[in-house]
Amino acid sequence: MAGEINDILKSKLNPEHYDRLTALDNPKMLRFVADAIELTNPASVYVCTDSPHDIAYIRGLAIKNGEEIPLNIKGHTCHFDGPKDQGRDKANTRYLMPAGSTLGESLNSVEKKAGTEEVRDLLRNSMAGREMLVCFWTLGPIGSEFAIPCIQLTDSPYVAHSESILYRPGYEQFKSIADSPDFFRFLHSEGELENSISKNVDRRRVYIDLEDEIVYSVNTQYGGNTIGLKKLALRLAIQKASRQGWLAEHMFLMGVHGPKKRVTYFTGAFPSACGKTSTSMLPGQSIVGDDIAYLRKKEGVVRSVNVEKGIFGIIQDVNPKNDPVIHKALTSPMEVIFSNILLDSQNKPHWLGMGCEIPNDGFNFSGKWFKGKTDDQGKPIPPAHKNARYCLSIPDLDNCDPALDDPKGAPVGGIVYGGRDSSTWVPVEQALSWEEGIILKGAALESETTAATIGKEGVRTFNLMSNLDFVSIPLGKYVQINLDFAKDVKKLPLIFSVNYFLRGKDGQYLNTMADKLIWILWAELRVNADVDAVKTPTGFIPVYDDLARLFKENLNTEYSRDNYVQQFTVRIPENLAKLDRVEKIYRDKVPDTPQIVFSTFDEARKRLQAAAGKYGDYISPFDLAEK
Ligand code: OXD
Ligand code: MN
Repeated sequence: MAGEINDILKSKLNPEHYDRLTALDNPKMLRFVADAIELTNPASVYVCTDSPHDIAYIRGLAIKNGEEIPLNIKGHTCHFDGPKDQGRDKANTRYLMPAGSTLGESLNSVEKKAGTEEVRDLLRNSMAGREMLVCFWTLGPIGSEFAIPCIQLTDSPYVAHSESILYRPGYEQFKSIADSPDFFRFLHSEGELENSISKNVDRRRVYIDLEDEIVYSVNTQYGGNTIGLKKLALRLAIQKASRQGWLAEHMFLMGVHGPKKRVTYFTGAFPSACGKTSTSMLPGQSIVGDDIAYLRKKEGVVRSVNVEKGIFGIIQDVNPKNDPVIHKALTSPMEVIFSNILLDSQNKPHWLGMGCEIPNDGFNFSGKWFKGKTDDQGKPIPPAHKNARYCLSIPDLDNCDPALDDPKGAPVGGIVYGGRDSSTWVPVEQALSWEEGIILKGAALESETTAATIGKEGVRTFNLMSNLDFVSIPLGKYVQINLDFAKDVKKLPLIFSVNYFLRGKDGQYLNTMADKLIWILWAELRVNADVDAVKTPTGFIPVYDDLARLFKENLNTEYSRDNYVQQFTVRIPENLAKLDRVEKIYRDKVPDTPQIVFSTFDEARKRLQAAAGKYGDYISPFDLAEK
């Protein structure tokens, strides 16, 4: 076998690259690469080390083969995905499950043998005529207990280039694991290309083998389907974490800056395109990560790291007013990959909500674009896609938090769950306890769908911990693991919900984008026991005077009593309807739901009904504050 592996490697790797690979001397890794070479049949293989020379080679290749276009600002490039490859393909993302085992009907899976054959068939010869890139990256800070080594094989330099921005290097780290079999493997091929775009998106597949910790992805380029270490690794990590007693979450990690230079770390889970990145980038605060966090307990303290070191963020409504820090980064010389924006004739990127006029023509994901252009169904094609992205490194940002590379991770003071909810949750609320936080906030999270996934937008969907798309264990077990995480913790993080999308009777949003700063600052004060709160049937909400002060001090705005009443009124019928909706999902679809979920829903329902009996269906926070 070893002889055969060597022969395969030698047939495609020149001596320099053969030496680079075999210097790692990891039999499982070498077998994986040889097998992928045999399967996908690349013309050549390039093994990337951590050296700047190799990263520059990848970047150059992306430009040379047309996957990226250099822009006018130094370090900026632009990439386009095909018109039908603009988001995560949930329907064709499946877990490969050994015959007889299941993850429950809420998670998409396929029998392992048949599924593996299907995806391997699609990968057969898929790299013919192209170069395979062999890249090593690390999830989490290097040398830390959180770190997971990874290998990515891809024929897309755009994918490898994005990973070099988003992840810590892994070649040297891989040396240190010697012959350990403990690492994640990703094999991606964009498949046949037409004008640098994956042609066969109808045969797009993302298949996740949880047992062998391999993910296959084919006939797609969109980062959410192809960048192995992002959502593909998250699915593997959730499974691994569940075996080892830690958590892998779809969460930002940020430093919230309280009085007297105090910094309190928060993690926050929001479904895609619901304010997660912009919260982690709030003015005056510092970012550790915007998307994926691992959480572990160390000597009774919950600590967390950002798995990544970069941001693959949505570039809608990024303007100097809403997102000054990102806007500055996107207009300064530094390494940035834009995707699916509009390029004008001067090669300048434009995106939706950038705060200035968008040109009437240019080049976008549909090719040459002009105002009024329609798609094959007659629908107008927007100048830039709503899920257009930017990719940049966090250390390049002014607000990078020093905890980013701390191998111990940052101590977590608070956890925030937020969704796109027009009708039910108040803008910010602290859960009454850890259990209530996990069950009534995290496990009951719903959100209206967005452009980050393919499909209809604006549909209210259940999305527990904002992690439903990525959970790779039965959902009841996942909830239980979150509940159990509290064990042996000396000071539990407080759990909050936030809702930036609440609307009034007239259908208008009740808050501006800037207000979210206030909710996060209030949560920081709660974690440090600096302010009192009003107890409602659904949790603890801010006292009016504290908000009025925070608005004045931080946004220089007057926060009226009327605003407070509109925003923090407890909406009993909406909350009851939500409990019914979510409970039905657990009863119908999640056979392993822990009993405590149902008893907690019952208690919440009783509290809501009792309050309605006393105060009516819509309860002003002032009525409760007086008690
Ligand atoms: C992302 C997503 O790209 O969740 O972060 O879709
Ligand atoms: Mn995400």
